[in-house]
Amino acid sequence: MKRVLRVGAAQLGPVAREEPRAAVVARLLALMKEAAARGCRLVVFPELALTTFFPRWYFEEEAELDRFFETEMPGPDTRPLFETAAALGIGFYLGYAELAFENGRKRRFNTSVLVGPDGRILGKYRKVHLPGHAEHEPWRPFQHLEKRYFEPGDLGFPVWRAMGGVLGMAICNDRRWPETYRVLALQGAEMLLLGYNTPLHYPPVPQHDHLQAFHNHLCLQAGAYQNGMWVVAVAKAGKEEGCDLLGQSSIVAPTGEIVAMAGTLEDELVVHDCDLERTREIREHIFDFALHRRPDTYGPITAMGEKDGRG
Ligand code: ING
Repeated sequence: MKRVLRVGAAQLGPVAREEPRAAVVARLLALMKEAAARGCRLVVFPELALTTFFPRWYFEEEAELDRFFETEMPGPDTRPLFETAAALGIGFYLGYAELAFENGRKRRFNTSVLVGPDGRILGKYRKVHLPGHAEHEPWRPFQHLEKRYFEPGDLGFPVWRAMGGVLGMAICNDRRWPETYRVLALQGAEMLLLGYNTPLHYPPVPQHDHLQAFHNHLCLQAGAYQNGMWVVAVAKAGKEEGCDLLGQSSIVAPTGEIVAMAGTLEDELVVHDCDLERTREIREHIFDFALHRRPDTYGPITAMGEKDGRG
């Protein structure tokens, strides 16, 4: 018996620094409408989908930085996404920069929301693994200041029952960490949704630049297979403000097979019928956690301030 969720991975090409939110939302709406027309019940957009990847720059002025953040979701510019989703009966994942006022202070997160086919927010995730650096490093051809502009996510890795399955969310660098997939799988996640902005050039280790596409798929395929889950990974792609971003948005099956992938570096929808029942071939056999897992031997994985294994 199949339990199919038809998903659309909605890759975005470059978003210019001065591109107005409304113009970006128009691009997202076009992809959402195409997804609905092709029978999708869920469409996944990239990380920080509403703006250019602004952590590539060092900002002195807080006001300059605030321009890239959303203080409400939905807000005036993004409400059409929620209204159209409800009208078309399609859910979506949206990555954006969240500016929240909590406990009397300003807090900034790299965030994603899961929105149901009725246009209501089902859940929110805040990026746990923040890559890059916190101080201006002028030696770099471009910055990667996520540790400066965002706080580490404080919501953990929740899962939600929606669209006939159990869904989890992650963001970009999270996909490189095996813990992301395992924590979600242990809660029953059958599909992981994530967006990414991945520069081809990694200034601290340039000899890995030619491996970016390989490392992207390596992480997604391993995570999917070792946890018996579908993974939908969606890029902001192309040459964005002079910085080359990886494309190859992909839908990966619980077997680890890439079953669909983008072929351009532009706005492109990739669709696949994901049979959520296929998670069972993995989770009831090779990775039957109850039968085979040995958490009694895994202590160092969650030890706080753990050694980095370099002696
Ligand atoms: N971007 C990158 C990512 O994890 C990066 C950072 C690039 C890490 C290349 C390692 C190698 O895909 C974000 N936004 O996390």
